[in-house]
Amino acid sequence: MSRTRKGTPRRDGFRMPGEFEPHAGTWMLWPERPDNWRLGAKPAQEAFAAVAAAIAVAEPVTVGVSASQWENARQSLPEAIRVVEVSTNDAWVRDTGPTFVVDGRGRVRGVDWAFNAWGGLEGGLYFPWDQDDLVASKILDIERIDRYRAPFVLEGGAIHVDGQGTVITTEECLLNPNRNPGLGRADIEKGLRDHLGIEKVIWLGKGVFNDETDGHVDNLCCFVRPGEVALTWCDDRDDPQFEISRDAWERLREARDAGGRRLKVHKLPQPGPLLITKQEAAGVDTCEGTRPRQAGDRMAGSYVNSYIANRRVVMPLLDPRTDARALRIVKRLFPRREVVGVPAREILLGGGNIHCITQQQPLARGVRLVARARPRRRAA
Ligand code: KQY
Repeated sequence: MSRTRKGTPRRDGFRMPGEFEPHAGTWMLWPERPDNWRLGAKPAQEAFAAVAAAIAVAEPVTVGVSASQWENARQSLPEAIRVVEVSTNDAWVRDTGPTFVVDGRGRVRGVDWAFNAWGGLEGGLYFPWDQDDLVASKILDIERIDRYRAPFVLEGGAIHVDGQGTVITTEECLLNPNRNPGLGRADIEKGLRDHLGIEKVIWLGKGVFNDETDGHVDNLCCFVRPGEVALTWCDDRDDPQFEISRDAWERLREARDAGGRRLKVHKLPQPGPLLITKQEAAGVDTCEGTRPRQAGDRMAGSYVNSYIANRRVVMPLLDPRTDARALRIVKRLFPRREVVGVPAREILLGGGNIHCITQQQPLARGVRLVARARPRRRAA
């Protein structure tokens, strides 16, 4: 069983590593709720299976699945992928899973943030969310990794770190009263310092236009390595994304990271605008308490919502007009990794993308795996 630790990761010498640091593996969850995923989640399951298979080429993947979907998921996923039974309310492990932290002695622990389905009863996306709030504990228990329960609401998609003391996040999400109404900017910064082991918070303003998470940074901007970020970009002045990206660009250009460096900002073209079709909306069940899907609604598509695995980057394919250009840029940003595109519209229809459905578990480094040789007996 995993132990729940008192205190904070920072006090114990732990930090969240950058996603580009070595992984022991990736966690995912299996989509099934028909009020979020169209056609009983069949098209989404196919897309999730393709993402899992693309990552499994590079590192071990585990998929958590409900009891009723276990056989179906097992059949749909490559043999190399471990399938374990985990009850959830939905399949966004970036937000419901643990944020893993490491220390200089090769130890790994997990932060279990409080979860309220992206806003609780004030604009949250579904009710109830009790099983989702247990996902981090369950994963840490399976892995026998010690846990810190953070005393505030946060989703993993709301933060990106450089692993060297800097976090980027958005005001739209982390200062939203539907997450932590009693906490101000300084309190949130302290919570981030204590639980991620960081020194510097870079605040962006809004997230991607119409992002139902209230502007998660992982859809807008991510670290590709320390000192360099990718930012979703829009050149059309009449598009609401134009101002959002320009404001983020200015803040990033003015910012200094924890090491005092200026950031290099790489622009990634925005796909779309991508709208939900009538047919797609009609495939989603209506359910009281779940945010409805309507034909014509604009989706928050972004290539930034990619996943950096060991030796590989898995990027969503969203729009034939921009996919090839985005792939070229991402390949340039990761010259030592293979970049693969996976069709991801079905994931976007559920409200997020590849980064939102994955959670990296860092490699415990410096751990001696081989039993120490016994000291030789002195010859008599
Ligand atoms: O993008 C995410 N990190 C989660 C999106 C949740 C959408 C629920 N419908």
